[in-house]
Amino acid sequence: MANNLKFRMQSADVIPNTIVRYVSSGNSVLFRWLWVLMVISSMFSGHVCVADRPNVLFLISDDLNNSLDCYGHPIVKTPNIDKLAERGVRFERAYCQFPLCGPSRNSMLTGLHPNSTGILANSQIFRQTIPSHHSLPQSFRLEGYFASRIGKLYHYNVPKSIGTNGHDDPGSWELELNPAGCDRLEEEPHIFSLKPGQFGGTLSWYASPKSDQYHTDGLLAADAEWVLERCARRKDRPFFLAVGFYRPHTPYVSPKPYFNRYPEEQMPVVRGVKEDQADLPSPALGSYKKEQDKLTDDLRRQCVQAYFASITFMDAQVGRVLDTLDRLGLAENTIVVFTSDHGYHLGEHGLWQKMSVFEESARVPLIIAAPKTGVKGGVARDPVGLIDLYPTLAELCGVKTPENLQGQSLVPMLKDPSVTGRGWAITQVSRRLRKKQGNRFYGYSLRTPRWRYTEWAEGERGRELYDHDADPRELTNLAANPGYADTIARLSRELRKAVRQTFPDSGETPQLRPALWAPNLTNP
Ligand SMILES: [Ca+2]
Ligand SMILES: [Ca+2]
Repeated sequence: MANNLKFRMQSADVIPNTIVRYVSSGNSVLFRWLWVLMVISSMFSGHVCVADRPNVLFLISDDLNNSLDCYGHPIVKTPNIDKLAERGVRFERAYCQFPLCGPSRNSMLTGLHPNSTGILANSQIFRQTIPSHHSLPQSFRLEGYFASRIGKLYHYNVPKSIGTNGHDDPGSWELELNPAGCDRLEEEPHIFSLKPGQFGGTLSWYASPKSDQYHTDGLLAADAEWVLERCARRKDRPFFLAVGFYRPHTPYVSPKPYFNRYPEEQMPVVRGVKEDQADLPSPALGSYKKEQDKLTDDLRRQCVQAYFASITFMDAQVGRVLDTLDRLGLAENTIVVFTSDHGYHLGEHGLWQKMSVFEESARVPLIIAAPKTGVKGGVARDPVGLIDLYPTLAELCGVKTPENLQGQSLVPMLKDPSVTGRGWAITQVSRRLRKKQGNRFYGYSLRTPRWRYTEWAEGERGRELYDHDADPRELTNLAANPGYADTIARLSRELRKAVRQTFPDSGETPQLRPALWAPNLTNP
């Protein structure tokens, strides 16, 4: 832990070191002066007493879909996340804005849609497109919060970058901890993979003989305990602690006892794929990977077993962090968020992993326990997005935000889960025309309480319509059914209006300027 320790808890040090790096990093003169002006103005903008503000514990899992007991999953056990849901509000229809780590996380942590961050692929950070935007944790820092990250918050190559800062934004944090466990350091030679030797992008798994404490997520929980113990001694300064768990991202490595809870022969295998695919436009299946041709039913069952085992393992680490919060007497004044960066396919429609806009890939678990709102065990059903977290947490903590945030505050729904909000959520995804970067088009998918409506390349490459009242598994595409022409026309208008709102006021997605801020933090 001592290696990358940068513990800077003095309140005079709320201006990120990063700013100094930006100012001296050879950017344009105008840009440099904008930064300096911003820093100076933030230094004099009401550094008020913050001691009474609630803390935030922000827990995020990687590649986790809604296979959780509290979301009604018939097999997967998640007792600790379920307990958190009983303490607060569970959002039944929460969606990511882009079903891929980097674009989703940059969007969530800036409060802007991917079309406004300009981050539409992995291995990039919003400082390369909109460098002066304040991230969610940065806004908390600028008002005196101690902000810390443990594990994956912005994009990280998993597992290669475990133990490094990944594609991090140092301006967001005062303390960053990057533990690496046996899954990264010792066990990779033993991992089964559909593409031997490759683990991050392909289906791969391993039942480890080592116990929780030796795994990266176990170390994250131990580090969270260490940080929380120190935060508990500083009652005069609230904290924003973000813990980014790596499981159930591939490779699905977790201790063997978790595998034993999900007997391989009992794991579900999706049937009827060929019939289901018959009514789909080809971009809907564009996330399929060639190596998945190797999957047999035995391998499918092993894969699902390992994914479920990883979830229950990760849940146990969440439990350890929540128990620490209780033990230290911090729970009463700490808002807890639990979510994921996007969902995940386990064979539905013949798909695996992410990068689709079907329900399994676009939907995420989202639980917010805000002790002062008084609602316990609530379920909110209006569609919401990860884009909404920034304005929500800022409102709960009285933290000032940039004026261009694009999400809605969920505070009314936290106080009364039956309240409706914006009424829809939007998810976008990219498709390549050819196997190279550049030639891309987008699919946009609108989710309302009843419908999912998707257009590929503004409808030129296909449309999909699903009625969730009758077809929660999205098996019957109604887009070509003349009986739904009016519904499609209405949803198409709503979708296009929603898409316009994902762009900045200028209407232009900010361009990536790789040289602006691209230190290599992934190779220590
Ligand atoms: Ca992810
Ligand atoms: Ca179908």
